[in-house]
Amino acid sequence: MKRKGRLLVVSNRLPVTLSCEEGKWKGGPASGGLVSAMNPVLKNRGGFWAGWPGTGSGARLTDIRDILGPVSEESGYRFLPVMLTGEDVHDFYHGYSNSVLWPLFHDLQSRCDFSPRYWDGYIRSNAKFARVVLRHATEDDFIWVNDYQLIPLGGMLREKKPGLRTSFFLHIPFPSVDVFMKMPRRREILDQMTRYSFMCFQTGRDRKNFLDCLRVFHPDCQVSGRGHIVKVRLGDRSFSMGSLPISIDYQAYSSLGGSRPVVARSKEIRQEIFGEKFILGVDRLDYSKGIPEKLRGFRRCLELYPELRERITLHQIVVPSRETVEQYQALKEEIELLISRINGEFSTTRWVPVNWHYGSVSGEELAAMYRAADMALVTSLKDGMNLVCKEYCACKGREPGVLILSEFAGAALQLSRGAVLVNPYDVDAVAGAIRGAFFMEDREKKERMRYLRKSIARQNVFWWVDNFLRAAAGKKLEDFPEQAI
Ligand code: GDG
Repeated sequence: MKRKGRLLVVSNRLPVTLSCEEGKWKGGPASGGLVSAMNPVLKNRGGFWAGWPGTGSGARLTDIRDILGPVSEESGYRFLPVMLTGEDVHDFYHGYSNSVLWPLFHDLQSRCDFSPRYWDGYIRSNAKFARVVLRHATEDDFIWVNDYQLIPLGGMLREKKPGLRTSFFLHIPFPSVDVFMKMPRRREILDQMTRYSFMCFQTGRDRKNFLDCLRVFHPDCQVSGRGHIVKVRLGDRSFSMGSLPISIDYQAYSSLGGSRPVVARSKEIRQEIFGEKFILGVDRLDYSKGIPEKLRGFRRCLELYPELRERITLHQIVVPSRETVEQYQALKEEIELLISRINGEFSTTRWVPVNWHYGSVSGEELAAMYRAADMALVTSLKDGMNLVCKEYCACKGREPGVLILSEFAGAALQLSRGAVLVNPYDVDAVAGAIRGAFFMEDREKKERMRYLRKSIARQNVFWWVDNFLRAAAGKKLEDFPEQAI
């Protein structure tokens, strides 16, 4: 009997965090944009998720399997761990992925470290992912590769099993030709991206940038079709290419935001925070998120508009990320310094302008913060999409709130009508946007929020996944069999 194709997701990290305390390994759920988006897709489907569990060479595969078992059972899909050595982590993860591709694709070339040894580690580690996937995948399965760490994986898989259907989604932006051409191994990266049957970006702008780069090396490549999905012909090969904005499980966030405990907690939060209004920031510790720019904009607001002092507070959650990397430690110190300067300059006996929390909070607590906040402030210098802004709108429900959103987040293209868009490099513009939101009439807030919620509810994560699967495999999510794990 012919086996129905299964869904096999691959990403650099498995959706778990592992830690070792007194020689004992422990596991728990991970947070981050990719996990937030993919979890509802695989949850209880019994598919597979292959990825690195996040440990160096210190852990044994058998220990890891023991820990992953219960987390996997709770998630409703199977984990396939890919083990990496300390050297792989250095050259592949910290190296080519996070010191070349991540900063360059976010237009932050000055943050790149183009050490030549990183490339070998990148290829070697991708080959390790390929071995794990090939051990489990059959040609009926649908392989969904995620993000910049795994660009060469599709080509490697198809080399061994040419019949495999492989698709790729890039969660981060794709840069313009001028920036992309600075990258060593640019030709190899571009070539590997064309090895997938379906290659998808967050926005039309990313897709266009990719195509512009492709045309530099293949001036004769032909594109046919219009809309979200098009076909590209390169000599005797062809592949599909799309742009689909990733999203959230709108219904789940909206119900959580309106649930009794969350509403009650959001009221408590409002009472705990001094002043009439509070702004919420939620970001991973990353220089692409523009946290120092946000703080400078807020400082400028207090400087330019003294009437807002003691009336507005910024609450910033910063989720630890890549903590062992020097640039990230320096960023944390910069944030701490900026916050203490603002608080030193403007605090009064009863008011502290910036509160910050360095660490993760539970999903419920986050929803309560979203619900309570009068404004959400997203100042990414560049962002593939940004899910925080969508979660804020979903949790806020009918309560009046204002989304101030960076023009450089992918989400700005979708949410431009309801959000107040800002250039995060322009402190006066950020300051003005905060002031504008402070005094905005409830009627306008509600109208903007209605538009935002409608747009996010329509293009939710299931819309995204169904469109992705339809373009990539001619199927919908329900067409993949639910299986026991
Ligand atoms: C990449 C791209 C793209 C944050 N703090 C807590 C927490 N979070 C969750 C949020 C949200 C996620 O982390 C962050 O998502 P973003 O989209 O903002 O950012 P990245 O992690 O950089 O994600 C990004 C995304 O991939 C998807 O394609 O949008 O552009 O950079 O879901 O809720 N969750 C909990 N506690 C926290 O303290 N529970």
